[in-house]
Amino acid sequence: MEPRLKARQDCGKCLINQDVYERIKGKVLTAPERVNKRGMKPCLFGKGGTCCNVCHMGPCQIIEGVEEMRGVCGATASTVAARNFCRMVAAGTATHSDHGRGIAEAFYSVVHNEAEDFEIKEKAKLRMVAHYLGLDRKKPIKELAKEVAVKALEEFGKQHGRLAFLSRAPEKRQEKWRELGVESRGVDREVVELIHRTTVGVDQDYRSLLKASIRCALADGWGGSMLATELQDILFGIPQPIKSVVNLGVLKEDMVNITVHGHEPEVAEALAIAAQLPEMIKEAQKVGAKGINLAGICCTGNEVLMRRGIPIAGSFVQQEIALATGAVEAMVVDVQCIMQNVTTVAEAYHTAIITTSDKAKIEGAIHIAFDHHKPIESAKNILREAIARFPKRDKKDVYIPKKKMDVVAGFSHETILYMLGGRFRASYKPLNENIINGRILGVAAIIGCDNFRVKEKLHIEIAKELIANNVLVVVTGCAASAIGRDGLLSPDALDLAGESYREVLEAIGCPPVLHMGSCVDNSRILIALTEMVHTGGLGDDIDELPVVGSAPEWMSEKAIAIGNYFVGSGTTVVFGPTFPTENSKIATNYLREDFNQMFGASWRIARNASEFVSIMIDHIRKKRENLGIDKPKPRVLYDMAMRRALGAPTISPFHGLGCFGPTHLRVEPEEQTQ
Ligand code: BF8
Repeated sequence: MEPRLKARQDCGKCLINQDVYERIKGKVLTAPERVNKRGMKPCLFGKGGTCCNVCHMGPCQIIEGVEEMRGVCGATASTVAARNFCRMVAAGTATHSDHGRGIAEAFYSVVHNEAEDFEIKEKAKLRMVAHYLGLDRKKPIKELAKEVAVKALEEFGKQHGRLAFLSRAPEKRQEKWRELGVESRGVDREVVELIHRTTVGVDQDYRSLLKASIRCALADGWGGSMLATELQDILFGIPQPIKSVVNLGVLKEDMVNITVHGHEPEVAEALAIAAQLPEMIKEAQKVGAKGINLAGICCTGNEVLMRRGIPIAGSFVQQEIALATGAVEAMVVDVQCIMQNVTTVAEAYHTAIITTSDKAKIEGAIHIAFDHHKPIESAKNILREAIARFPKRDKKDVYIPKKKMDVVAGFSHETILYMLGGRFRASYKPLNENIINGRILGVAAIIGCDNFRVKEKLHIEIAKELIANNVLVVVTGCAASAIGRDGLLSPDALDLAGESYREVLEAIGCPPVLHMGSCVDNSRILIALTEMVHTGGLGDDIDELPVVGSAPEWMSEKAIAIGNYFVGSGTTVVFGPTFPTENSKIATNYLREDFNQMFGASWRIARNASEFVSIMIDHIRKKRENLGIDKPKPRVLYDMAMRRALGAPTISPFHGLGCFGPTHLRVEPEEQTQ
């Protein structure tokens, strides 16, 4: 089918929340204005990956193929681009993984009775995770939980062997990792080693560096990020489809508005509980508010949207503008993606910026350290600071745009399993079958950031074209919020889906784009892909699936780590509009061609929505061709023997356990309660 929608070339004039920006123009300088007023474009050497500053003989600007323009030490463009790329992967891996460690520490405190207020919510999932950590999952829950806490923390500092969750990947993928020598050992070790390799005078072969970057990235996807997701689910609940609302219109004029911003759900979970306590509501009423309204920003927002249906006020690019509504009493931040400018914007209003992590303080913010031993007490202190600001709100300054959009979020891989197969026959089989019979062309992920420098609404244009072409689209991170703002996370958007995809969606009753969570939750996609392989009919490894990933407006190092672990796991990814190794054709080509030889997947670059969609759909079609499912087949009438064969997958999928792990890990009801 031809794409229905033409890609827009430039959307610079339709800046999101232009109306709010107009109101603060001249008062405070914001990011979009800075982009225009900086007076210089990003340095081409830095942008394309060939500025070397790992020693103080430089920084050296390198030009590929020009002898005089190698580094003072002789470093080539490919070495420098590869080093810089590796450093991004290491930083991204460290970031997700330190988040994972933080959750593991909180989990340890909860199960050792050193923390109040939280408890284990998902016992069956705990048993499944215990199995993959090499523990006897049949032990009584309390004892097992303590062992899981210790094992999970050990994954970060492990020196030998391999990360436990690598064993969750398809067998063929694991073999490939073994053969190539890229199995991650401990999370911390991979980060430290990659940084070591990139310092002056160490690894100076772009091939060796880039291959090592995969080992580190896998420690993110199948290590730090996956641990974060799994432990969060066990503590706070596995997301299930839930209705909510996104965009600045979720702020309320008559309530104390608190935005929760960052990445770790612990603080926001505690705030959500505390904000409903009668004593806190009374305190809010005493100052003239009707109550307390929580709204999310960035990935903390995604976490509490997925589990509690708490609305999202905005994505990364909306954090300043949420404050500029003049209606936010406090922005409570934890870690990552918090722009320093939020304190400057807040100063123009009555708003408090409250930092909660000792790892992430901001000049001009109030610091209320979150004590994970006493989450609700910490949350109450934060709420009180916000409530005290409500009487200082200047009504003349308040401008809450009306715009908001209904969304359905909460599509964990467990939920997708239920939705496709029902409570008792939960399985990915209907998905695989619909891909094989061509109703669904393939699966595409749109993940990552939104970016002030990107002038086209890439996420939305790409998502619309993909679903129109019968591609099942999953989203995470700020891309999910952006797509939600445009209505694609609502079943009302079904009309935009291609005919055969729409038929499938109508049968199961879900929106055309599935919100799978925050950025650490990209690990959910790894498990879903593995499950598609195990379900059968689409090859023996992830690289055979008609699947592709993308991060059309990426800006964070974390996105590069994510892209790299997807490539290492067998999924081709498309990034753009710019890419951090572009000044070295040699290094960039290695990421595309040589990675494809090694991992069956590559890094691709696209400049605009049309290019993204073309590369993604061509890739899916190529994979279908390889699988021999590219041509319409005559209808096959199943006899009993064929039906029985379909009912017995070669590798046990999650069903039989109701999505909590392979059949051989079946959790009996009594085990769940011990
Ligand atoms: O980790 S998508 S802008 S918020 S980095 Fe940041 Fe990018 Fe948003 Fe979530 Ni992910």
